[in-house]
Amino acid sequence: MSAAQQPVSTQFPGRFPSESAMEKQDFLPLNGTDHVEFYVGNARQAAYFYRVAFGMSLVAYAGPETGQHDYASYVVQQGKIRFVLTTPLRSAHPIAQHVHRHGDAVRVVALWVDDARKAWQETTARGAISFEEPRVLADEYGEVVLSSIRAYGDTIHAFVERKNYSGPFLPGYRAIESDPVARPTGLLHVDHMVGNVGWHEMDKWVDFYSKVMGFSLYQHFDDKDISTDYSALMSKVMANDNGFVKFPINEPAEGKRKSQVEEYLDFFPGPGVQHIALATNDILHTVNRLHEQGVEFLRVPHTYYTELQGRVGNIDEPLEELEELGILVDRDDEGYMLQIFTRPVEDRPTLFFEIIQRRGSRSFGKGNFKALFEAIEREQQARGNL
Ligand code: TYF
Ligand code: FE
Repeated sequence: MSAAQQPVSTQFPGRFPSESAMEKQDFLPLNGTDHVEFYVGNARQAAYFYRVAFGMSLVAYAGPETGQHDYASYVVQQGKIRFVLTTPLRSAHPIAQHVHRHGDAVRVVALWVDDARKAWQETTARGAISFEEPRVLADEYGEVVLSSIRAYGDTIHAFVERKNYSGPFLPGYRAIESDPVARPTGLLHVDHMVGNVGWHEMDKWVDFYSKVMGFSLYQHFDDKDISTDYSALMSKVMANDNGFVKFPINEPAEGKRKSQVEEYLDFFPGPGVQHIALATNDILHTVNRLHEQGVEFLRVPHTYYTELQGRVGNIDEPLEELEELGILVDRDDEGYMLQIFTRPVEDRPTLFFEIIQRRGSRSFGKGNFKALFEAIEREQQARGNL
């Protein structure tokens, strides 16, 4: 390897980084998504849905039996995906207000860090509004440091430091050794989590993720990419330094009729998490299982598949199987990706899931936007909201 090809760190061993390298140093190193916490009306039943339909295993529990008398939390996991379903036990509890306002909804997007104190200090010093100062939780499994800041709407970003902890989730939780109810579907990790923000708030939240969290713009879609005849939106994907955490942000745009983002903002109400994309390395298997277990997906018309080969070229998966399941495909210069979207998992037209398999591509499915958004609009129409 010639000197010019070598990475900077080995090219000048032991030398102090240049000022520009210092500026670029990641002040918020993230190991990935730690967990997603939902506030719900009945955590026991919500957990059952994620176990039986999505195939997650119950791994930990906290509630009155473990000395937690204000709320109950069920932790379900599959691969590295960890959801926490939390419900208040009395209506006076603040969690009950969140449920009253938003229904079952994502409250906390928790990020895994090596230093939760530093994460809080660096972000609040850059203008983040603190939600909880760093605090230490401890039990017989060790200790966890937690801190958190406010994000869009009522959403919180927590920082979880668990390097001195070996328990099932967080101190105070009881481990559940095995889950005979879980029906695994091959889901592996969170690929990205999308936030819907209010009218003209895109720049504010792009600034938040870049200045306060040190993320950078990863991809950008404007109304020309994504407006259909009716609804319209803008979308920018923000990603952290190592790319493990990707947060697309959607803003409604003026279209012929009501934007899908506007429908969300009306019903949620306000800004919040719109969809969570879960990765698999066998989307045919995963979507087959999810479908059998009652998860409902959006459908695109037959013509999508007659045009597919011409649009994306050769792919390993049989077209008939993709069409049968309703899986979408997109290609970029690095490879291709497969994706499919569930119908909203709430009665409110709010949160939905995406199942995604990347085969080289880092795309978010731009080539599918038209077909996908038309499918979403058919649902909007069926709900009387278009
Ligand atoms: O995360 C994304 O960007 C893709 C596309 O309302 C997308 O999954 C964007 C907006 C939307 C639904 C899907
Ligand atoms: Fe997505």
